[in-house]
Amino acid sequence: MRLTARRGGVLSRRWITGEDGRHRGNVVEAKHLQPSDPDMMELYLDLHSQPCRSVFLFAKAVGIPFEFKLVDLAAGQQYSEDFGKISIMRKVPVMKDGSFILTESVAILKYLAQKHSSSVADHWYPADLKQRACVNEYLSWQHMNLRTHGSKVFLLRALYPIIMGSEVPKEKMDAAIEDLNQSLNLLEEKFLQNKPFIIGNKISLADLVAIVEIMQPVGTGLDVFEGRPKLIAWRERVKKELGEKLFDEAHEVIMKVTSLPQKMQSNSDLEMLIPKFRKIFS
Ligand SMILES: N[C@@H](CCC(=O)N[C@@H](CS)C(=O)NCC(=O)O)C(=O)O
Repeated sequence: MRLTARRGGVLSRRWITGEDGRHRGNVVEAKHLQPSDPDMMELYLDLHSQPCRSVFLFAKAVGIPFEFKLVDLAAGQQYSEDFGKISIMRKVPVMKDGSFILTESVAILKYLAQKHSSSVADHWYPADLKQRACVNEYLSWQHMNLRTHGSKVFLLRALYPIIMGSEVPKEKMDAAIEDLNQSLNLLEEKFLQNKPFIIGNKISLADLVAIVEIMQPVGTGLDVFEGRPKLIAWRERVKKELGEKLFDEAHEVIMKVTSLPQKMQSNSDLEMLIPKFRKIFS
C-alpha cells in the first residue's frame, strides 16, 4: 500500500476492488500530479479502530471504491484543524460521499448497503423485514456490550500502563475480562446459536461488526476464542467470506498493537489524550 499525499495531517491512498468485490491492489497515484477524483467517496479511517475496520472491510469486500484518508489517532490527527472541518465529533470512521458527510460506523454501513443495493448481495443487510430486524437487533446490542467490554480489555491491556504509569490492578482486569466473557457468551447463545452466521446461513453486517470488535482484545495477545469452538468455527467462516487476505490486511495494525505505546510515548500529542483516558480508567 502506498501513501500518496499528505494534506493537512490526513494521508490519502486509493483502493480498488474487482467486480467480484475482491481486492485487486492499490491504484498507485502521485496525488501531487493527479488531482483527487471529486466523485470518489472518501473514508476517514484508522485501522486500529474497530468501527473503521468494519467500514473498510465492507467497502472492500463488496467492491465499493473509496479513497482512504488516514486519520492517525495515535498521532492525535483527530484533533487537527483539517479533520475538525470534516467532523466536529473528532472520531473515526467518517464517510464523505460528495458533499454528504456521515459519522457513526453503523449508519455508514447501512448507507453503503442501501446506496449500492443493486450490486451488494442482499444477505449483507437483507430486505426481508424480520431478517433486517435481526441484523439491527445485533447492531443495537453490540455498542454497549461486546464493543464496550472488548474495548475496555483492549485499553487496559494496551494503554493503561503507559497512560497511568502503573500496572493494571488485578481486580480491574478480572472484572473487565468477566464482562467481555459475558458478552461473548451472549453472542454465542443468543445471536449465533447453532447457525453458521448471526442471521442464518449467510454473512451480514452483524457478523462483520462482531468480528472486528472481538479482534481488538485479540490484538493485545489475549486469546478470547480459547475454549469456544463454536466461535472459532464462526470466525473462520467470516474470514473465508471476507477473504483471508483482506481480513488479515484490515487487522494487520491491530495485531501489532503492542508497538502502539512506544509510538504514542514519542508523541507530544499524547498529552491531549491523557485526561480522556484517565477518565475512562478511573
Ligand atoms: N460509535 C462510533 C464510535 C467511533 C469511535 O469511538 N471512534 C474512535 C476509534 S474506535 C475514535 O475515533 N476515537 C478518537 C478519540 O476519541 O479521540 C462508531 O461506531 O463509529
